[in-house]
Amino acid sequence: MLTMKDIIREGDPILRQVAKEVSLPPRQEDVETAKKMLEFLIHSQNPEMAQKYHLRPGVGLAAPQIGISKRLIAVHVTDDNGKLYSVALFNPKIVSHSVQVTYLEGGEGCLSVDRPVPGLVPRYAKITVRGIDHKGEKVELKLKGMPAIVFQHEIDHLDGIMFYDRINKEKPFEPPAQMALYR
Ligand code: SB7
Ligand code: NI
Repeated sequence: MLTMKDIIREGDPILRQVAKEVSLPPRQEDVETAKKMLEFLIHSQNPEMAQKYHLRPGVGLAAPQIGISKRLIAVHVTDDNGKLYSVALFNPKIVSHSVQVTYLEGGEGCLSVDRPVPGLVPRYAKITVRGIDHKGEKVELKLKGMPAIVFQHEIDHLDGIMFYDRINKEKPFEPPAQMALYR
C-alpha cells in the first residue's frame, strides 16, 4: 500500500514536469497504480487507518505525486449533496468550463507541500472533464463545488502546476473577478 513515504515532495522536479499521456487501453500496470492511488485516498480518510499509518487526509492524488510522470489522477470526495465521486481517470481533460470562478475560503493544501501557503486559489466554478476509467471506458463528468476544485487541482499536477502558482502574489486574498465563493 502507498503511505506518506511514497509521496513526492515540493522541490522534486517531477512535480514540475508535464506528465505523459497513458497509452490506451490502460495496461494492467497502470490500472494497478490507479487502484493503489484510490486506495490511498480511502485509507487517508479513514480515521483508524490514517492514525495507524500516519496518513494526511487527501481528497485527490495525481500520479506525479508518487513519482510516476503519467496522466493519471484519483479523486475521492463528496459534494454538498453527499454524492461521492470516487474515481481514477486516465488522460483527464477539461473540455469546457464556466466563465465564473470560485475558490475555497481557506485556500488549498497539497500532500506534496509540507507547509501552509495562505491565499485564494481561483478555480473554474464548473467544469466538464473527460477521461478514461479503470475499465478503459470513456467517462464524462459535469462538476461543480468541491469536486470541480479537486479535479482542477489534480489536473494541474499533470501539467506541473502547483496550487500556489495560482495565488495572487501581491494580494493573496484578493477575491478574483466573477467569483463565486464556495463554502
Ligand atoms: C484542497 C485540497 C486538494 C485539492 C483541492 C483543494 C487535494 C490535496 C491533496 N493533493 O495534494 C492532491 O494533489
Ligand atoms: Ni496536490
